[in-house]
Amino acid sequence: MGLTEEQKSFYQENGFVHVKGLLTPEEAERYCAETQALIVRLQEIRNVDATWGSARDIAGGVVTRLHHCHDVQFYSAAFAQLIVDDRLTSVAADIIGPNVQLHHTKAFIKPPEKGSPFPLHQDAPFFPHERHSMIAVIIHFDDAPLEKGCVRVVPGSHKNGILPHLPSGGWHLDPQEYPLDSSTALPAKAGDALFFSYLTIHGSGLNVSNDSRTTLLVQMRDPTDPPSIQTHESAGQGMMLRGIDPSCRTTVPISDDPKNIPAMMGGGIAMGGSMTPITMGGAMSMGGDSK
Ligand SMILES: O=C(O)CCC(=O)C(=O)O
Repeated sequence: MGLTEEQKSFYQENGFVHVKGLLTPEEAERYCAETQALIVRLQEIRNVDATWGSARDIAGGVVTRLHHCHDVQFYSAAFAQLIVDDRLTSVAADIIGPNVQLHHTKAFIKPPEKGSPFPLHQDAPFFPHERHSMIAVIIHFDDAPLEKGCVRVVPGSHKNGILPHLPSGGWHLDPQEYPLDSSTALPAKAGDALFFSYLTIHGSGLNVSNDSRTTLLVQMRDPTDPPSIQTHESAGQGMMLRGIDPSCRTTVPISDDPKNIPAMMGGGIAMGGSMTPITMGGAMSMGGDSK
């Protein structure tokens, strides 16, 4: 498994790689049903919409919807199995490896006819890291043609560092300077996976089709690449998906007693004292925020 030499060179040059058939169509279909069932369960208890305010401008003022759930592995073991699947982590390891650490996961369903778009942006401003090892994989659980609002990227944009983003309605690039149309659409089939750097400019269009678009995004980093600022923490963050954490630094404190967390004290990441509630509480209550 993993990437071919050609795919590795393509990633280096373009900041993304489209891996076809990472999952079989049958597996993708099972995960699609799993995601839809999860969203139905969540809708019973909370608002699952995560549309960016700025998406409305792209959609021409139309009210759009984006159903989401962060940290899906806490809701269904099927997702826990998927994020450590060798087919996924071997590709991640070929890009940032040998070791691969979880940052967070999020499932998205763009509902038919009104599935929210994402203006072009980088993920880096949301959770910057010192060495920019962070990558995402978007795994497609159903077909994502252009009309379903497939993911779009700006090839090679990962080479330009972190760009200034506008904070209004979601942290995004100036749509005048970076219109969605200026990016390359990447239609995908159920089971395909798109890996990209958190520096790669990306976004997606409106779902105007009669079907949902269902995906899981897994954000991953080299465990020895520390966050530049302490932000965007979540319950599953720091879990090893492949290999080891050579620094033995965990993001989840073992105890409040500082002598029990020596790696944190000397480890180079300013962890702060209030980590337990932030780390454990953060992502589970992220309703309304797609990041
Ligand atoms: O799933 C999509 O359409 C894009 C998601 C995205 O850009 C993000 O979560 O950063």
